[in-house]
Amino acid sequence: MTERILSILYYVMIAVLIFNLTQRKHQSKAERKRFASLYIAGAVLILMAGGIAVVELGLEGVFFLLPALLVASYLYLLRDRIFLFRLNCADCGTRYSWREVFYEDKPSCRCTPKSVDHVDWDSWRAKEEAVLCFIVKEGKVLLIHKKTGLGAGKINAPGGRIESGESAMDAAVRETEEETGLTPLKLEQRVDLSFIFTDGYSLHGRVFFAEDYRGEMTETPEADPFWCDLDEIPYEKMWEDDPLWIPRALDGEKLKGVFIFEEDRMLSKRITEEEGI
Ligand code: 8DG
Repeated sequence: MTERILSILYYVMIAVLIFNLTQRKHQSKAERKRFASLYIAGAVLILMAGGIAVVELGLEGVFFLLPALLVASYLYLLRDRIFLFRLNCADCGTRYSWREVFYEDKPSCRCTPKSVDHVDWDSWRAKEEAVLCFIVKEGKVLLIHKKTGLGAGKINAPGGRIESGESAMDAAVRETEEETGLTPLKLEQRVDLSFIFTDGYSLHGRVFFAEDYRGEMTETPEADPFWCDLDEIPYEKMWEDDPLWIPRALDGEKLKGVFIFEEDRMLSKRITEEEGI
Protein backbone atom coordinates (compact mmCIF):
# COMPACT_ATOMS: atom_id res chain seq x y z
CA MET A 1 0.00 0.00 0.00
CA THR A 2 2.71 2.47 1.07
CA GLU A 3 4.78 1.59 -1.98
CA ARG A 4 1.81 2.26 -4.22
CA ILE A 5 1.34 5.70 -2.63
CA LEU A 6 5.04 6.46 -3.10
CA SER A 7 5.00 5.45 -6.74
CA ILE A 8 1.91 7.62 -7.32
CA LEU A 9 3.77 10.53 -5.70
CA TYR A 10 6.71 9.80 -7.97
CA TYR A 11 4.53 10.10 -11.08
CA VAL A 12 2.86 13.24 -9.68
CA MET A 13 6.29 14.81 -9.32
CA ILE A 14 7.28 13.93 -12.87
CA ALA A 15 3.97 15.39 -14.09
CA VAL A 16 4.53 18.61 -12.14
CA LEU A 17 8.03 18.95 -13.56
CA ILE A 18 6.76 18.43 -17.11
CA PHE A 19 3.99 20.93 -16.41
CA ASN A 20 6.64 23.40 -15.29
CA LEU A 21 8.51 22.97 -18.55
CA THR A 22 5.38 23.73 -20.57
CA GLN A 23 4.85 27.14 -18.92
CA ARG A 24 5.24 30.00 -21.36
CA LYS A 25 8.79 31.25 -21.47
CA HIS A 26 8.24 34.59 -23.21
CA GLN A 27 5.94 36.22 -20.67
CA SER A 28 7.64 38.02 -17.83
CA LYS A 29 5.16 37.07 -15.10
CA ALA A 30 4.97 33.44 -16.24
CA GLU A 31 8.40 33.14 -14.62
CA ARG A 32 6.53 33.11 -11.29
CA LYS A 33 4.28 30.27 -12.46
CA ARG A 34 7.30 28.22 -13.52
CA PHE A 35 8.80 28.66 -10.07
CA ALA A 36 5.42 27.91 -8.46
CA SER A 37 5.36 24.53 -10.23
CA LEU A 38 8.91 23.85 -9.09
CA TYR A 39 7.97 24.66 -5.47
CA ILE A 40 5.02 22.23 -5.80
CA ALA A 41 7.42 19.58 -7.14
CA GLY A 42 9.62 20.34 -4.08
CA ALA A 43 6.65 19.65 -1.79
CA VAL A 44 6.01 16.31 -3.50
CA LEU A 45 9.71 15.45 -3.19
CA ILE A 46 9.76 16.17 0.56
CA LEU A 47 6.66 14.01 0.99
CA MET A 48 8.27 11.17 -1.00
CA ALA A 49 11.60 11.36 0.82
CA GLY A 50 9.82 11.44 4.19
CA GLY A 51 7.59 8.49 3.22
CA ILE A 52 10.56 6.43 2.03
CA ALA A 53 12.47 7.22 5.24
CA VAL A 54 9.49 6.09 7.38
CA VAL A 55 9.22 2.84 5.38
CA GLU A 56 12.97 2.16 5.34
CA LEU A 57 13.31 2.77 9.08
CA GLY A 58 10.35 0.50 9.73
CA LEU A 59 8.55 3.21 11.73
CA GLU A 60 4.88 3.05 12.65
CA GLY A 61 2.26 4.63 10.37
CA VAL A 62 1.83 7.63 12.68
CA PHE A 63 5.34 8.81 11.67
CA PHE A 64 3.98 9.61 8.18
CA LEU A 65 2.58 12.68 9.92
CA LEU A 66 6.11 14.11 10.19
CA PRO A 67 6.73 14.58 6.42
CA ALA A 68 3.10 15.68 6.08
CA LEU A 69 3.64 18.40 8.72
CA LEU A 70 6.90 19.40 7.07
CA VAL A 71 5.17 19.80 3.71
CA ALA A 72 2.30 21.73 5.30
CA SER A 73 4.77 24.22 6.85
CA TYR A 74 6.69 24.45 3.58
CA LEU A 75 3.48 25.21 1.64
CA TYR A 76 2.45 27.76 4.27
CA LEU A 77 5.79 29.59 4.15
CA LEU A 78 5.84 29.69 0.34
CA ARG A 79 2.10 30.30 -0.03
CA ASP A 80 2.49 33.65 -1.84
CA ARG A 81 4.80 32.06 -4.39
CA ILE A 82 2.85 28.88 -4.92
CA PHE A 83 -0.84 29.79 -5.02
CA LEU A 84 -0.67 32.10 -8.00
CA PHE A 85 -3.20 30.33 -10.13
CA ARG A 86 -6.60 32.08 -10.15
CA LEU A 87 -9.52 29.79 -10.91
CA ASN A 88 -12.22 32.48 -11.10
CA CYS A 89 -12.47 36.11 -12.22
CA ALA A 90 -12.01 38.30 -9.14
CA ASP A 91 -14.64 40.75 -10.41
CA CYS A 92 -17.57 38.62 -11.59
CA GLY A 93 -16.64 35.11 -10.39
CA THR A 94 -16.67 33.51 -13.87
CA ARG A 95 -14.74 30.22 -13.91
CA TYR A 96 -11.66 30.39 -16.15
CA SER A 97 -10.79 27.58 -18.56
CA TRP A 98 -7.80 25.42 -17.53
CA ARG A 99 -5.82 26.91 -20.38
CA GLU A 100 -6.40 30.42 -19.01
CA VAL A 101 -5.59 29.32 -15.44
CA PHE A 102 -2.21 27.88 -16.37
CA TYR A 103 -1.08 29.85 -19.35
CA GLU A 104 -2.29 33.41 -18.82
CA ASP A 105 -0.56 35.55 -16.25
CA LYS A 106 -3.74 37.27 -15.13
CA PRO A 107 -6.62 35.91 -17.13
CA SER A 108 -9.45 38.37 -17.55
CA CYS A 109 -12.94 37.57 -18.70
CA ARG A 110 -15.20 39.86 -20.73
CA CYS A 111 -16.42 41.70 -17.62
CA THR A 112 -14.91 45.07 -16.78
CA PRO A 113 -12.31 44.83 -14.02
CA LYS A 114 -12.86 46.88 -10.87
CA SER A 115 -9.22 46.96 -9.87
CA VAL A 116 -6.03 47.60 -11.84
CA ASP A 117 -4.59 44.53 -10.06
CA HIS A 118 -7.00 42.25 -11.94
CA VAL A 119 -5.63 43.23 -15.36
CA ASP A 120 -2.65 41.69 -17.12
CA TRP A 121 -1.32 45.05 -18.35
CA ASP A 122 1.52 43.37 -20.29
CA SER A 123 -0.87 41.74 -22.73
CA TRP A 124 -3.63 44.40 -22.51
CA ARG A 125 -4.34 46.43 -25.66
CA ALA A 126 -6.39 49.65 -25.73
CA LYS A 127 -9.11 50.38 -28.26
CA GLU A 128 -7.61 53.82 -29.01
CA GLU A 129 -4.15 55.36 -28.95
CA ALA A 130 -3.87 59.00 -27.91
CA VAL A 131 -1.31 61.63 -26.96
CA LEU A 132 -1.06 64.69 -24.74
CA CYS A 133 1.49 67.48 -25.05
CA PHE A 134 2.50 69.86 -22.26
CA ILE A 135 4.53 72.85 -23.49
CA VAL A 136 6.41 74.16 -20.45
CA LYS A 137 8.34 77.43 -20.73
CA GLU A 138 9.43 80.17 -18.32
CA GLY A 139 7.44 78.82 -15.35
CA LYS A 140 4.22 78.41 -17.35
CA VAL A 141 2.45 75.49 -18.97
CA LEU A 142 0.13 75.57 -21.97
CA LEU A 143 -3.32 74.17 -21.10
CA ILE A 144 -6.68 74.15 -22.89
CA HIS A 145 -10.34 74.39 -22.02
CA LYS A 146 -11.39 71.32 -24.01
CA LYS A 147 -14.56 72.01 -25.99
CA THR A 148 -15.18 68.70 -27.81
CA GLY A 149 -14.65 64.92 -27.52
CA LEU A 150 -13.85 62.86 -24.44
CA GLY A 151 -13.32 65.16 -21.44
CA ALA A 152 -15.12 68.14 -23.02
CA GLY A 153 -15.58 70.88 -20.40
CA LYS A 154 -12.43 69.89 -18.53
CA ILE A 155 -9.05 71.57 -18.53
CA ASN A 156 -6.34 69.46 -20.09
CA ALA A 157 -3.19 69.67 -22.18
CA PRO A 158 -3.66 69.66 -25.94
CA GLY A 159 -3.88 66.17 -27.39
CA GLY A 160 -6.03 63.61 -29.13
CA ARG A 161 -6.00 60.33 -30.98
CA ILE A 162 -3.10 59.13 -33.09
CA GLU A 163 -4.02 58.75 -36.77
CA SER A 164 -3.10 55.60 -38.65
CA GLY A 165 0.49 55.56 -39.86
CA GLU A 166 1.40 58.51 -37.62
CA SER A 167 4.04 58.37 -34.89
CA ALA A 168 3.03 59.36 -31.36
CA MET A 169 5.35 62.38 -31.43
CA ASP A 170 3.97 63.58 -34.79
CA ALA A 171 0.45 63.21 -33.38
CA ALA A 172 1.43 65.30 -30.32
CA VAL A 173 2.75 68.07 -32.60
CA ARG A 174 -0.28 67.92 -34.94
CA GLU A 175 -2.89 67.89 -32.15
CA THR A 176 -1.19 70.81 -30.37
CA GLU A 177 -1.09 72.82 -33.63
CA GLU A 178 -4.75 71.99 -34.38
CA GLU A 179 -5.97 72.90 -30.90
CA THR A 180 -3.77 75.87 -30.00
CA GLY A 181 -2.05 77.20 -33.14
CA LEU A 182 1.35 76.62 -31.49
CA THR A 183 3.97 74.15 -32.73
CA PRO A 184 5.72 72.39 -29.82
CA LEU A 185 9.50 71.97 -30.13
CA LYS A 186 12.04 69.72 -28.34
CA LEU A 187 9.57 67.08 -27.22
CA GLU A 188 10.28 64.26 -24.79
CA GLN A 189 7.90 61.47 -23.73
CA ARG A 190 7.73 61.14 -19.96
CA VAL A 191 4.48 59.37 -19.14
CA ASP A 192 2.59 56.33 -20.38
CA LEU A 193 -1.09 56.12 -19.36
CA SER A 194 -3.60 53.29 -19.77
CA PHE A 195 -7.30 53.78 -19.09
CA ILE A 196 -10.07 51.20 -18.95
CA PHE A 197 -13.58 52.67 -18.81
CA THR A 198 -16.38 50.56 -17.36
CA ASP A 199 -18.53 51.15 -20.46
CA GLY A 200 -16.01 49.08 -22.46
CA TYR A 201 -13.98 51.94 -23.94
CA SER A 202 -10.22 51.97 -23.37
CA LEU A 203 -7.42 54.34 -24.22
CA HIS A 204 -3.65 54.24 -24.14
CA GLY A 205 -2.00 57.65 -23.93
CA ARG A 206 1.56 58.84 -24.32
CA VAL A 207 2.36 62.15 -22.68
CA PHE A 208 4.98 64.48 -24.13
CA PHE A 209 6.67 67.49 -22.60
CA ALA A 210 8.00 70.22 -24.91
CA GLU A 211 10.60 72.78 -23.89
CA ASP A 212 9.85 75.32 -26.60
CA TYR A 213 7.34 76.34 -29.27
CA ARG A 214 6.80 78.61 -32.23
CA GLY A 215 3.73 80.28 -33.70
CA GLU A 216 0.83 82.34 -32.40
CA MET A 217 -1.67 80.99 -29.87
CA THR A 218 -5.25 80.98 -31.19
CA GLU A 219 -8.61 79.70 -29.96
CA THR A 220 -9.91 76.87 -32.16
CA PRO A 221 -13.25 75.02 -32.48
CA GLU A 222 -11.75 72.20 -30.36
CA ALA A 223 -10.08 74.16 -27.58
CA ASP A 224 -9.49 77.45 -25.85
CA PRO A 225 -5.76 77.54 -24.94
CA PHE A 226 -4.20 79.55 -22.11
CA TRP A 227 -0.87 79.81 -20.29
CA CYS A 228 -0.99 78.77 -16.65
CA ASP A 229 1.56 79.31 -13.85
CA LEU A 230 3.11 75.96 -12.91
CA ASP A 231 2.05 76.40 -9.27
CA GLU A 232 -1.55 77.31 -10.19
CA ILE A 233 -2.58 74.33 -12.31
CA PRO A 234 -6.38 73.97 -11.73
CA TYR A 235 -6.44 70.25 -10.90
CA GLU A 236 -10.01 70.50 -9.60
CA LYS A 237 -11.14 71.17 -13.20
CA MET A 238 -9.05 68.35 -14.68
CA TRP A 239 -9.26 64.55 -14.88
CA GLU A 240 -9.14 62.92 -11.41
CA ASP A 241 -5.84 61.15 -12.08
CA ASP A 242 -4.00 64.26 -13.31
CA PRO A 243 -2.75 65.54 -9.89
CA LEU A 244 -1.21 62.11 -9.29
CA TRP A 245 1.21 62.25 -12.21
CA ILE A 246 1.40 65.77 -13.72
CA PRO A 247 3.41 67.36 -10.84
CA ARG A 248 5.85 64.43 -10.84
CA ALA A 249 6.24 64.49 -14.61
CA LEU A 250 6.79 68.27 -14.52
CA ASP A 251 9.69 67.51 -12.14
CA GLY A 252 11.17 65.26 -14.84
CA GLU A 253 10.06 61.84 -13.52
CA LYS A 254 9.24 59.10 -16.04
CA LEU A 255 6.02 57.36 -15.04
CA LYS A 256 3.59 54.66 -16.06
CA GLY A 257 -0.01 54.94 -14.87
CA VAL A 258 -2.85 52.45 -15.17
CA PHE A 259 -6.41 53.43 -14.28
CA ILE A 260 -9.99 52.19 -14.24
CA PHE A 261 -12.66 54.85 -14.70
CA GLU A 262 -16.44 54.82 -14.44
CA GLU A 263 -17.27 57.79 -16.70
CA ASP A 264 -15.02 60.43 -15.14
CA ARG A 265 -14.78 58.84 -11.67
CA MET A 266 -11.53 57.02 -10.96
CA LEU A 267 -12.19 53.56 -9.45
CA SER A 268 -8.66 52.18 -9.29
CA LYS A 269 -5.14 53.38 -10.02
CA ARG A 270 -1.48 52.45 -9.98
CA ILE A 271 1.43 54.74 -10.83
CA THR A 272 4.97 53.44 -11.06
CA GLU A 273 8.31 54.93 -12.02
CA GLU A 274 9.38 53.64 -15.43
CA GLU A 275 12.80 54.61 -16.69
CA GLY A 276 12.33 52.85 -20.05
CA ILE A 277 9.75 55.35 -21.41
P1 8DG B 1 -9.43 63.80 -31.74
O1 8DG B 1 -10.91 63.59 -31.87
O2 8DG B 1 -8.94 65.09 -32.31
O3 8DG B 1 -8.60 62.62 -32.10
O4 8DG B 1 -9.07 63.99 -30.27
P2 8DG B 1 -9.86 64.39 -29.02
O5 8DG B 1 -11.29 64.74 -29.23
O6 8DG B 1 -9.07 65.41 -28.29
O7 8DG B 1 -9.66 63.02 -28.35
P3 8DG B 1 -10.63 62.17 -27.50
O8 8DG B 1 -10.45 60.74 -27.86
O9 8DG B 1 -12.01 62.73 -27.52
O10 8DG B 1 -10.05 62.42 -26.05
C1 8DG B 1 -8.96 61.79 -25.64
C2 8DG B 1 -8.11 62.83 -25.01
O11 8DG B 1 -8.39 62.91 -23.63
C3 8DG B 1 -6.70 62.44 -25.21
O12 8DG B 1 -5.97 63.61 -25.46
C4 8DG B 1 -6.33 61.84 -23.86
C5 8DG B 1 -7.21 62.62 -22.94
N1 8DG B 1 -7.49 61.95 -21.67
C6 8DG B 1 -8.29 60.87 -21.41
N2 8DG B 1 -8.21 60.57 -20.10
C7 8DG B 1 -7.39 61.48 -19.53
C8 8DG B 1 -6.94 61.68 -18.22
O13 8DG B 1 -7.31 60.96 -17.29
N3 8DG B 1 -6.09 62.71 -18.02
C9 8DG B 1 -5.71 63.53 -19.04
N4 8DG B 1 -4.89 64.54 -18.76
N5 8DG B 1 -6.12 63.35 -20.30
C10 8DG B 1 -6.94 62.35 -20.52
O14 8DG B 1 -8.92 60.28 -22.26
